[in-house]
Amino acid sequence: MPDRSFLDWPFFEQRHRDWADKLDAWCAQNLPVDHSDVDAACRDLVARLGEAGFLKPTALDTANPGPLDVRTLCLTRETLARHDGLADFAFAMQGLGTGAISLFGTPEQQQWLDRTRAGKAISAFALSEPRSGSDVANMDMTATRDGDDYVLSGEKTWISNGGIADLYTVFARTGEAPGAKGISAFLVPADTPGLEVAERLDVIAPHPLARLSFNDVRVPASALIGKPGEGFKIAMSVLDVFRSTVGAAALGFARRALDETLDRAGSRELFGAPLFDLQMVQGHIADMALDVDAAALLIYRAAWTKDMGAPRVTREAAMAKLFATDRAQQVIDKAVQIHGGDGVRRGHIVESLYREIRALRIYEGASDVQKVVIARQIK
Ligand code: COS
Repeated sequence: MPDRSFLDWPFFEQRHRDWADKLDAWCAQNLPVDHSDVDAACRDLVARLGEAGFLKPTALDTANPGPLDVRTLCLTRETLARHDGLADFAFAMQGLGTGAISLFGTPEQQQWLDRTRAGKAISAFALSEPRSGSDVANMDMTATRDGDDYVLSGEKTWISNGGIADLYTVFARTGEAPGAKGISAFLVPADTPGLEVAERLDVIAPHPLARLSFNDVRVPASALIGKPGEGFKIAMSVLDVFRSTVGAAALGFARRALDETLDRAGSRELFGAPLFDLQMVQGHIADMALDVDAAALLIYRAAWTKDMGAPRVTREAAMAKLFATDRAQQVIDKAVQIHGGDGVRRGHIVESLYREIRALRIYEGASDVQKVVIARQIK
């Protein structure tokens, strides 16, 4: 039985507890899904999560505008990840892909949000490039003004939902200044001529992922999100909201690993007694529980701080993401060890957690970059 005591922490309001309970019950009925065709599974998950109302927190409610509720985003990712990593992915990308539109979009651009929140359109965030992943300001892709249009040329890679998205938030160099101050953000519908999937990327925990090429993709100037030259700050502001949610997904994976380990240690006999009775195993379990609680505290501190109106939570979000993803890796590794051979057997839940967690220490700012961000913030 998963530990739910953290829901009593003062970071949460009753509506958060009710939401977590409702979502957990839905997950128990509907997850996990079959992952053999990840495109089909993600389309289906977006549609079903949308129909059930669980995508609503991912973007601005145009009928009732207000800030994104980061605690709800984190609770949702944590809960979904505990049940099925692909469901967490489907939810998370609806938020990351539309974050710039929620925070900086025009009312016309924000009309997309009614569809993404209902699960009727899929979104993607196109920032990374073959030559610039961690070093965002070094991007090559250009957007050149041509009359009333911009023309986008270049490549994006590691784009989650690449190939199945209906809309992309794309960052490109518009050249107002060198480096970070010469980048702008654009809303590009997937059917815009010249936007092509150059390559589908297969990874150890498969999900829709692609390298995209933009061959003179022409969009109207109204596709610009925010002001010209503000793209870097827009990207960073979106990451400020969503980075702690990556930590929350890691926390969900870690909680599941701990639950599986407790079941295993209680039911498996070794040397005539339950595995749990071995002090060495108790030591591992204590470390796992400590990491889970410490990660949860950092994540919900970051989420609560943002929800209380802090303009930037760069430091808190970076700490939450760094700690939760790194420690979840350790927690899951211990779970594999305690499961013995079963832990590395393809199809076992602990084996899939071991594959699922790894990318979280890389995407949305690698662990190493989070350390740079934290050091600069506390200087
Ligand atoms: N919110 C708002 N503004 C921000 C910001 C944030 N979180 N972070 C930086 N900025 C602003 C800075 O204040 C600076 O503006 P001013 O000069 O007016 O003060 C500007 O943006 C440039 O910032 P900085 O000098 O820190 O830029 P760098 O190129 O040195 O940035 C890091 C380096 C590592 C912080 C950045 O490139 C980064 O976060 N990389 C990771 C990228 C990532 O997460 N990729 C994953 C993509 S999604 S899978």
